[in-house]
Amino acid sequence: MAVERTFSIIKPDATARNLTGAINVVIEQAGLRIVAQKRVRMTRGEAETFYAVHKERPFFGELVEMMTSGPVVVQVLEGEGAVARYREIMGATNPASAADGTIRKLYAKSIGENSVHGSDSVDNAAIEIAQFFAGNEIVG
Ligand code: RTP
Ligand code: MG
Repeated sequence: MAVERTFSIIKPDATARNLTGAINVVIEQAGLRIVAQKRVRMTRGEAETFYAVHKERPFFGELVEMMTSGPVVVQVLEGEGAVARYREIMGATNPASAADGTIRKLYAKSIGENSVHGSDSVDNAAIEIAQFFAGNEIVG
């Protein structure tokens, strides 16, 4: 399998509960390497751009509010099949349906406040990484 990079966000519900380290343990134990990481406050514009694919969905306003409600930790994760591997350890969008041991099963509060984001394809990962990181901030 190819070495890939994926983009991750530790969302405000998780940073508020001081779960950055606990989530990073799950990531690293799954064999993914954190090759870039920073804590930022997303602006409304950044959140709207980031989730533009969902702009017609009924939950879009709530989603933008949630993503701008507190600090987030943005990350680049690297490893074999990193995009699918991270989706696997994140678990289902709704924590009620997430498999045991996944980040969302362990830590998410609800379908809206679900603790983490992970890219859904290699192409989207590249777009999302470029929205938040300069090339020299990623150290593989
Ligand atoms: P993400 O993009 O954040 O990694 O999550 P995902 O692929 O598992 O889910 P997606 O369908 O892309 O939805 C993006 C985020 O929108 C919020 N959401 N709220 N209230 C709702 O019904 C609802 N549905 C989705 C979640 O925060 C979800 O992660
Ligand atoms: Mg998604």
